[in-house]
Amino acid sequence: MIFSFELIKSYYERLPHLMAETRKSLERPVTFSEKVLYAHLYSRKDFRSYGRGADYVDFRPDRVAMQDATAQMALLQFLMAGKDASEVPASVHCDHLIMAKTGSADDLRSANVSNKEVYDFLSSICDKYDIDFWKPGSGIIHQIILENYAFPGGMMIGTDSHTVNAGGLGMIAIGVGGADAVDVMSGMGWELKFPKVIGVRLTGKLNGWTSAKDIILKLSGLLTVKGGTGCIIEYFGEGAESLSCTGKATICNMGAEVGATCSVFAFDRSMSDYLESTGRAEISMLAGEVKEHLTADPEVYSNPDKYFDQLLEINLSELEPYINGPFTPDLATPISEMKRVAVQNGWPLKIEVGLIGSCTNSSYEDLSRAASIAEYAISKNLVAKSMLTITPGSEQIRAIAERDGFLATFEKIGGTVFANACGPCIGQWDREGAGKNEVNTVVHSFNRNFAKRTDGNPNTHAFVASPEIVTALAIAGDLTFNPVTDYLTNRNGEKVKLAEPSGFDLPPDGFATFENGLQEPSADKSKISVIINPGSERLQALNPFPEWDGHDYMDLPLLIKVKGKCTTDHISMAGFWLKYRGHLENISNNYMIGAINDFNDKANSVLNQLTGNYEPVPKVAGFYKASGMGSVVAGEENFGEGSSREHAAMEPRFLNVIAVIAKSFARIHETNLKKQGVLALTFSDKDDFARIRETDKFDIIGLHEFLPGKQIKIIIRHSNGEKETIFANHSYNETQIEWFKAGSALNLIRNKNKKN
Ligand code: MIC
Ligand code: SF4
Repeated sequence: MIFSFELIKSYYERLPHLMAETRKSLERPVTFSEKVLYAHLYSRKDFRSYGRGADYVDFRPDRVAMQDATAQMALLQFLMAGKDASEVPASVHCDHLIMAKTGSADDLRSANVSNKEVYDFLSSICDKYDIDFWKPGSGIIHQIILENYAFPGGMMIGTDSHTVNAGGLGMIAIGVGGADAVDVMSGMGWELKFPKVIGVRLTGKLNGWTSAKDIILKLSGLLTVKGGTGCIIEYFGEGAESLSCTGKATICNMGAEVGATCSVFAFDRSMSDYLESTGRAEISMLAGEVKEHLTADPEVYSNPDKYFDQLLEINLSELEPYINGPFTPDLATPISEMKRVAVQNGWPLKIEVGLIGSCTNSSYEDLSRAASIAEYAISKNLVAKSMLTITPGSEQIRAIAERDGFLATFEKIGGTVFANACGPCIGQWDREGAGKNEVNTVVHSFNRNFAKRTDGNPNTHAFVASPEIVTALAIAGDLTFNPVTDYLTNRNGEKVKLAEPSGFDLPPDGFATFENGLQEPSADKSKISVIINPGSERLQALNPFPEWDGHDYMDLPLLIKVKGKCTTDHISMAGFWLKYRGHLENISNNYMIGAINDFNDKANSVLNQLTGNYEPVPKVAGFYKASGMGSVVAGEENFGEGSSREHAAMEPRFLNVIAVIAKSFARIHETNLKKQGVLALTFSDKDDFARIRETDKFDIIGLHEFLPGKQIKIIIRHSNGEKETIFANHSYNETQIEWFKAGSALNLIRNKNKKN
């Protein structure tokens, strides 16, 4: 079922009617984002105007996407749901577990050996439950989705925060935890608080060294890592229309880095060109027939102040290339300022490695433009001062980049081509010498640059830039180099200014035919068995979490008060730990090991209140659990930002953490905690965070009256006998409170399916 053509066709046939209904209910011009959302309401019966940023709504996404590192847990949960097959088209992609080391062929061979058990499990479960399975080496989930499944005006959820990439092809595509995927695959509604809509008007046209990536790098600086929370970002304007479809996808991809629910562009010429070029001319034609419904009503774009919750504007003609980082993707520095800023901050200026590719930036356009720079440098007798690596997004892209000579160009300038997978973007990079933890700088065209994420070394300063800028910087070997103004010296001692990049939006010779790596589900299910070896260290069948016992919680010790940024990488680290993504007990040994304890500024060293010793966080949590106690975690702003991995919520649940109280949460993580049955609470007064002491215990009071909008009382018991009462807010609605009571959202589904 490569792109469920019938499903798309029938959707486009129904669209005019759906839009007529939408307009009748809203009685105002409608943004494109809202059109797609209303067209995907779970039940037409509930049709009414929903409050943006206020009402919870059930949706019916068209499809589900999962990548291997999250699919394991998603499908282990799906196994418990009691269904015979996925009720919506779904796909699994083997991309995250491949370690980048020497190069594509060898790395893939090792991955097939080291991850065999997991791949076999995923492949058999997909076969059995009617899910498309994309083998290791086929490419990165988001690139494959764009090339094969995404369609304008569609709606999709995916167990990866960069699912949002498909907004480049006009899709409302949202990153979620695996438990959400289970809802949709079980045929239930998928719940989301109706998002607000931020409009971004793009004027002018990109030129010179700037590319689509710079738009989102600049916007990240404007919005910061939490500025998009609860919002869809809708791009429009002449600048939007001038961008290629894959450029749009890059922008939508990195919308995850500002916390946006997703980002989207309306259907236009660039999308039909892309659809045609990737063999989907029929979809392009059908979309063309309903194109007025695949964009906002004209009043919206001509009067955007009135119809968007917030409006931003970027003039592409004036935009400069940006370099964002280190350690956070929203620290945006225009390239002309980098010299001053880098020196001022004492960042290491020598670039060790430039890395291009990933799901964010490995389109034909990206690779052709980056290759043009390398080609020019070679012709001018320049050598690259830094190492250069390339991770193509899919086998399709790799094959044509090879055919069209780009890979040979990169290799000529000293580049190494890694497997079509996530690799260094997710710490799956066996970088020589990384263990020495030396202070150093790398520049990449990926999307995230949190500490330790690239190579596990906390002292690696990772900067994010476009593939063009990364290539230029890798040639210069220097973070302060600005290709727009600066010269390099070649092997003959001559001064050379790099030529501006040039390339193609789409391959002039089309996409190649090749083995794409898809395994379609088999028709005969009788011989398929899904095996989980009980002795396995990588896969473990799940046991349902216990339901709430109906009592308030008393005397819960503080497990950790986390200082500053606490991303999902701090909560459940990737890299080495990816191998335990299908084994809850084993992966729980990484719980919070990257988070900084507010009381001693150390990672993975917290006070065990029972023994008086400082020990690793998972050990202390496990100790409390074994002593029959729960515990509490306290955190600051945007807690759980970053990835969709629900391990960051299942681990605390497994370790008996009862509540996480934060100043604020990132959307996906908050939902993940709720779904797994951990109380996700926010301080009603953010200063209360400061009241928490290392030896505190907590009572969580009045849970029998746990109601939407009602604060929860918490008594903090200090060890000197003093008590303080604080109140926590929460965003639970009635259904979500039922998840908590049942022990998890999945327990509710199970109970329901058992009854049927
Ligand atoms: C990431 O980019 O952090 C990941 C790895 O793709 C994650 C998913 C995961 O943790 O498996 C994401 O973005 O959701
Ligand atoms: Fe893979 Fe990186 Fe993309 Fe996540 S952001 S899907 S790790 S390439």
